[in-house]
Amino acid sequence: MNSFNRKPYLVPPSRMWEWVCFFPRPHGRGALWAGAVLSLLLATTPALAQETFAHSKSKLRTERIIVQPRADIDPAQFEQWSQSQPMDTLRVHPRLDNLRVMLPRSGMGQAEMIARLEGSGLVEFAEPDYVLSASITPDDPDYLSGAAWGLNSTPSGSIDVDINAPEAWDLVRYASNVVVAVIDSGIRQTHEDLRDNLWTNPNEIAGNGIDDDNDGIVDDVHGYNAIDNTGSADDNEGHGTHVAGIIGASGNNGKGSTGVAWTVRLMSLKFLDSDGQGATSDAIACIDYARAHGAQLINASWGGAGQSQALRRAIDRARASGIIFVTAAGNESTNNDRTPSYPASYAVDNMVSVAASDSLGALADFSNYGSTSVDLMAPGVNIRSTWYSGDSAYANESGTSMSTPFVTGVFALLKARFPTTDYTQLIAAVLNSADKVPSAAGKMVTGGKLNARAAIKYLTPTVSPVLTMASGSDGWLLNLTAEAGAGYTCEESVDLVTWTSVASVTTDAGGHAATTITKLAGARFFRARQD
Ligand SMILES: [Ca+2]
Ligand SMILES: [Ca+2]
Ligand SMILES: [Ca+2]
Ligand SMILES: [Ca+2]
Repeated sequence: MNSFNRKPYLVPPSRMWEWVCFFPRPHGRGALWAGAVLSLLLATTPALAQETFAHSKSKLRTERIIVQPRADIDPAQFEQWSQSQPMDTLRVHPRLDNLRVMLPRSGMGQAEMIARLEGSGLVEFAEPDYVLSASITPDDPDYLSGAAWGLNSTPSGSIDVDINAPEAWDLVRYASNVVVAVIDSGIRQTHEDLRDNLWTNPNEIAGNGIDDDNDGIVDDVHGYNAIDNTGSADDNEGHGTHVAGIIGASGNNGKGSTGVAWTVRLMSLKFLDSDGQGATSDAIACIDYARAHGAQLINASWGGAGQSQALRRAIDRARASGIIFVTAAGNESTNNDRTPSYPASYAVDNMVSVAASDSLGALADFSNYGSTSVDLMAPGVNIRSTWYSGDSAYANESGTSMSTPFVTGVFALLKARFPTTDYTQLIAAVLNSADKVPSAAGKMVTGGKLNARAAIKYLTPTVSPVLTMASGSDGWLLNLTAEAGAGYTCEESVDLVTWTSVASVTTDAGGHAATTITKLAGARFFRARQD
């Protein structure tokens, strides 16, 4: 019996329900469904690419300037002039036609310095020294092997079945300041791919037998165990460790898998026992703990048929704190609009309920659905993640339990990128950016599946692409300032009528890309188009 059970607003024992974690039950309709759905998917058309064209000046990233002195000017003449100017030469490249990297002295702006250089008649061009960064692919073996199909996969049909994680990571990949409460069976605290991403209670000293932060629980360092009202929230079932890894297994650490967020703070709140079952009162205690200790997101990969006013009220209190509550639709292949599953079926605006999709982009045969009570779907079949049986253990699992943390992980990235944005806007971003998929049409609110990149871009102000050109020694230098982490095709034309593709570039996190193309005789026009 824990202290929360004594509070008067809790449901009496006769009305306590058991919550079962959402692994799917065995099902015999898989092959039939896959065939039927496949024909639907092949009939779809991919979304048309957005086209935007522009020319002209661009945004500045550093104060440094790249300067190409004219070849027909005596280098000594340029040197003499530059020494009279408020700028320093950082580097000269003799093998690049004396290309210079220069820095304006304080008081002289970059744009003004470029104008002065161009006005001197001594330079072929002067341009900002753009910041470039590599688009990193995480080195985690289960990601590189392709086992993590939910994050990224090679399309085999016309549906992009994953959540576009690498495309999202071009925009944001870390969520170190975001606290995610995983209300589940606990998290293996020593797992190699989770231990660095565990939340730590800032006011609790570990292992001293004292309740340092005076919250009623002794040594609750990484979370809370509501079953025995202790601070030991390790996992003796597996479900919670698996869910936690989907949200935030350490990315790019050379081990195991990677979460949707490469870093995050995972708060381990245990109420499901070694059989994957738990009491409503304990789930409520976990929600209360999450709220009291600053969680911004709750992942609830569990549910049941019984409606509890107390649970509903706990979620309402989380709502008042701006916490987003992400929960699983259930694994009974049933319509939640007709046969409710709780908590997914509570109508609360801080809740998102999640169905499961398979590697063909179809609604998983076990997944619950509901045109008004289920919001969207996310990958939930054969999902690779961390496992509780060892510090290097990983396993594949299926269920709406696995879909839910994909959505929670995307919310973590959104919280990291847009920390002051209201929860209703974050939820709107995830739902409104879902990709419409035939098998989800009419079966959930969005009729679609999670798209991590689109959710981030939904809240990102659009940037008009700006393309600048300069003549370099080896060719023409193309500099593009545009939306961050986006692919662009650069084209050239002599008559503004016929356009030829000359380069494909991807902008970095700062929205910049640069490339060199072959220099041809005569005047050319250039443009960049978003892929
Ligand atoms: Ca994709
Ligand atoms: Ca404590
Ligand atoms: Ca302590
Ligand atoms: Ca990893």
